[in-house]
Amino acid sequence: MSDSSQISTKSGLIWRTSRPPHGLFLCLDGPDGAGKSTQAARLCQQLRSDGLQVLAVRDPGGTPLGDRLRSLLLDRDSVESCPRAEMLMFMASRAQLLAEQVMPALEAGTCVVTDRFLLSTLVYQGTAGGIDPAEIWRVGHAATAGLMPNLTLLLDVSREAAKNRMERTRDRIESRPESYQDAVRQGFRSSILDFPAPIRQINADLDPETVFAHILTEVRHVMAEHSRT
Ligand code: Z5A
Repeated sequence: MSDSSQISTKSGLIWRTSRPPHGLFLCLDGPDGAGKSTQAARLCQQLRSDGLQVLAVRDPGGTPLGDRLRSLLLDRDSVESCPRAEMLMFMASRAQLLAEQVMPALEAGTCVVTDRFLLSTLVYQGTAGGIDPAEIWRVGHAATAGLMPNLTLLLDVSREAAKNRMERTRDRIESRPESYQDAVRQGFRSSILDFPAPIRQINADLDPETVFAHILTEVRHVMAEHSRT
């Protein structure tokens, strides 16, 4: 990776960011039921019709190793893992996704849209799961070599709206108690105060068209900036 710079977060952490080469790296993140998958698909469709090459990925998963780790992490009948092992499996899946898919695509100038990234680990395993965020940042840096999205769109959803949207069977992490899910929502909200990369909060309680319009405004803005650099 080429150009890099150092950013200190409010909690005193130093994150060495690597600029993604050529392609634009976009992330949709937030609590389950926020509408990330719906909006990621729409965004990819829009960018493709704008004439861009687009790669859509999901984290965890997206590679043979990542898909196996995803099953270990999320299947309801999976084996037990302690919080640290769980965090490391999410990171291993992410490292493989970057090596196999994301970095080659960005090098080739492709726009990459990811459904979740490192912020999810900070919130699910950190804020809600009890692992010190400083440790997650350190392991995260090792897993990503400092690569962060050019823009993270944080879809903020209320407990009520999310509940109404989650009619399908819940995975292992979605089955955790309401208090865990509340800590996740709170963790995402406070993360924007101390995030060492561009992040925008989007009200995801609104109808899908309005949410998408807000997302597109933010993406157009970062695309314009990206094309100037
Ligand atoms: N996890 C973790 O713990 N640590 C990590 O580091 C990472 C992940 C990366 C897998 O995530 C789990 O792993 C996740 C966090 C954890 N589990 N939990 N909890 P995932 O991304 O694969 O699964 P998910 O987030 O649970 O997906 P989801 O429930 O499908 O949520 P979504 O993608 O945000 O929503 P959606 O599929 O786009 O929409 C759900 C439904 O709502 C669907 O019927 C839509 O038509 C509807 N929808 C969407 N938008 C709207 C609006 N605006 N209004 C009304 N209805 C809507």
